[in-house]
Amino acid sequence: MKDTLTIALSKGRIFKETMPLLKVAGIEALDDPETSRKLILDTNHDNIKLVIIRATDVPVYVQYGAADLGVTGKDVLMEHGGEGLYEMLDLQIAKCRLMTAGLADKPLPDGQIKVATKFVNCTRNYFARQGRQIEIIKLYGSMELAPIVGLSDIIVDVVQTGSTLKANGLVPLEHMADISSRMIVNSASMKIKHKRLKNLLEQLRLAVDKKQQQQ
Ligand code: PRT
Ligand code: MG
Repeated sequence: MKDTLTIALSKGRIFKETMPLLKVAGIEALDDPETSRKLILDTNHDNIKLVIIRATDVPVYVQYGAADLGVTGKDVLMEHGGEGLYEMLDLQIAKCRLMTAGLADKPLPDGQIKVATKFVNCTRNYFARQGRQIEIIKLYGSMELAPIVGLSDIIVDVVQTGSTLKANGLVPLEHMADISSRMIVNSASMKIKHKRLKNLLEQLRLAVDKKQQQQ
């Protein structure tokens, strides 16, 4: 709809950390996605809706204009490729690192390395840039298991505290990228709804700056 702004968010850490920023910009959800089964949440503005979707689906909704805006991890965004959308603002939330990790006392094989990951494109690009031969094994979760059962030599995953790696006998190896969540905007919406989006993005930028100063 022309005068409705739809914002795509995923449940969990992204929702929890985005809502305080949206609140500073005057936007509050009328439901909590952790307790409500609704996929479309109303806000305190009739013409602003939130859609609650899987984290990896956020750039897809925004690319096709099903949502005007979305909040997504840079990992997910790099994997998507960014077609049809603009990365407008680093919200400095849900910070982590994209890393390789492997078994603590197991040297890597000399030839081709087997890498298990859900970040297939990021992994391919990273190793190609270094001219290293790999075989990618695409998984959808619980990557930490792969080296333990011999499915792969290493994994590529996001790491925050590192305790999940440690609990599974893995150690972080290479730091591939610093990750935080970004506000993305559909490229057509950016033209059609320019004034409202620009205004909202400005307020969010102020909210991010204010929060950074307090930390
Ligand atoms: O969970 P689901 O399969 O629905 O999707 P998702 O995992 O993509 O979504 P979600 O909500 O878990 O993560 C959304 C975004 O948060 C990611 O795209 C990252 O940009 C960011 N983020 C920040 C993280 C983490 N920190 C993080 N720690 N995403 C995932 N993790 C995982 C990590 O891989 C490990 O399995 O959380 C676990 C705990 O991490 P440690 O290192 O603290 O033990
Ligand atoms: Mg998760």
